[in-house]
Amino acid sequence: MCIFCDIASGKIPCKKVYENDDVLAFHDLEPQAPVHVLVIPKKHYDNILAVPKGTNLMDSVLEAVAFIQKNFALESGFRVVANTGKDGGQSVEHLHFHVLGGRNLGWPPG
Ligand code: D5M
Repeated sequence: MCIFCDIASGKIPCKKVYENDDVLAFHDLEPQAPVHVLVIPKKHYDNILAVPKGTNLMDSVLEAVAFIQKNFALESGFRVVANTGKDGGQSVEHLHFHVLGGRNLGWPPG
């Protein structure tokens, strides 16, 4: 069972922000910034390294990111993060990109 597969299939509801053929974007349940949207592939990949070479998933991810930037007025900047593995802080093993913005984001991350 994968919670993000269930969200992608509509079995579990989400606060949808954007959708195209390949990806779905929705508000994170535990927002870490005024804008915190997750972009997930509809197809299951455990993490960024599990995406097969030649898959043009990133075009769709970038479309979603551009939509989020425009619709949430993030013209002064934002961050895209794909936490990967235990040390990377990944808690859901279905590839997802956090899009964070709406405040000055610190660096380095915790
Ligand atoms: O990020 C996993 C993120 O997923 C974390 O910020 C909470 C979020 N999450 C978990 N369940 C849900 C549901 N059902 N809706 C929206 N957001 C959710 P990670 O990088 O793996 O730690």
